[in-house]
Amino acid sequence: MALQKRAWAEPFKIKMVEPLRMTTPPQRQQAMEEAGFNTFLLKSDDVYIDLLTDSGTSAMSDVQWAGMMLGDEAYAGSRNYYHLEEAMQRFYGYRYLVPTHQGRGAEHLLSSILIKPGDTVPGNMYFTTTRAHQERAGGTFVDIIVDEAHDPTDERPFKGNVDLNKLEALIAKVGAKRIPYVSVAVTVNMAGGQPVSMQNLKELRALTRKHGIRVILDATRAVENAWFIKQREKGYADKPVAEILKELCSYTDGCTMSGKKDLLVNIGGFLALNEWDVFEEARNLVVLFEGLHTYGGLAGRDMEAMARGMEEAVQEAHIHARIGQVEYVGEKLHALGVPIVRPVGGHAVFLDAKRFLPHLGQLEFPAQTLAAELYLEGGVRAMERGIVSAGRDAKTGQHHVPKLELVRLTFPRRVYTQAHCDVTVESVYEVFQRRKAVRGLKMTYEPKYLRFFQARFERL
Ligand code: PM9
Repeated sequence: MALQKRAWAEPFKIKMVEPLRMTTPPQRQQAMEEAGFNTFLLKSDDVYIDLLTDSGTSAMSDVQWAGMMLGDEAYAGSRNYYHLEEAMQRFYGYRYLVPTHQGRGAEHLLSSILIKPGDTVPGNMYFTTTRAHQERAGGTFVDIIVDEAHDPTDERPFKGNVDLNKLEALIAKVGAKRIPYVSVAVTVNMAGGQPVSMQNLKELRALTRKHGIRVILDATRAVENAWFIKQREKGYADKPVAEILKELCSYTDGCTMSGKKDLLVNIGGFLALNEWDVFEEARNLVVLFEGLHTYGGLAGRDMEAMARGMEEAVQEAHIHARIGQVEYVGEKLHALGVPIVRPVGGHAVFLDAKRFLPHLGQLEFPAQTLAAELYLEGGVRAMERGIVSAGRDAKTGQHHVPKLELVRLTFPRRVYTQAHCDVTVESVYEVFQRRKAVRGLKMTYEPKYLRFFQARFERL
């Protein structure tokens, strides 16, 4: 038998371990009922393999932990802030930095400063916290992603792209003055971790420049996007990921960042800008909500770990292994006939709950149901990314009904082994085999904001 090369093998070894608790089916049944069939409400101690999110759940390196010991915890002017500023300028290329406690802190500042009531904010598919802050500031989000992003079976390589015709039509309709910025996420989380091409960003820059509209990047997983550009876009195969990342940012005017993803830290984020005026307002506002402008809600040690994480994030061997692991799980499930979003995205494998549980209507919450079943089966925790996450229309109060009804198996970076991946695949497949017997859910409690975090359900 020919040996198969493990091309994505991890470029690290494990120095410290954290024991996991294995549970029995009756224990999981009880835990899931107590959690109201919402995986966010499970206790982490009751979870075996935690694929809820890749946010703040990655393993830091020895170099990052060493950096934690070099935290300068001065109230003002911490040396770690200056290190972070220098690293952000080097890797992302923006001029000004405002640290925040995490991504939504940056979204809050940006939305409060740039959005006026009645404005329209176009974006390549909504993200939960991003849209919530845009709406809270009085804006209306309009989706301008390419149509194929809504089709889980479409195999095109850049399903995160902005549809420039949709954007032009929107500008013609509402006027450039009512569009404070275009919000571009790379990769697109809710579309399945799908990337945006460099060509698309260049064209977006040209169009927005013509109309005097800013482009603000959600750079949360921009390194992963850069990796896909390297793999899939002509002319980039031989360029370092770090170079691709910087070019990608150069077509935008600033970014919001959740450092909890690409940057390999457990907490932290920032807002980065090129415009002095906007920066000045952000630097002023941050002291109200996050903390002084040289720490923004973070300890010095957190900023140090994030600066060091930036260097590690763009290492080719790291990003290759990170995305290779996700692809490994996705390809295994695909080979077993389990319906997933294709192509496999950067940070997660997304199960297509509509095709997995076709007997359930969308108001029976198929993705919520499937996430609960997966936990019951193998103690694997995933996240709903369908009608529950989409929430309600801020004006009409009706459910947003997204075309995509997905369950996200999200991989923390540098945390789980290939055996954990295999157990995950086996658990999904067990549920797939008994899928016809699965009953849906009804919602029994619905909070006002970002309901997916705290909503409760009962079995129908
Ligand atoms: N993303 C995720 O699990 C964590 C919270 S939502 C369930 O995917 C993007 C693209 C994100 C993101 C968070 C944020 C907010 C902004 N943009 O969580 O506030 O994926 O650091 O970042 C989560 P923070």
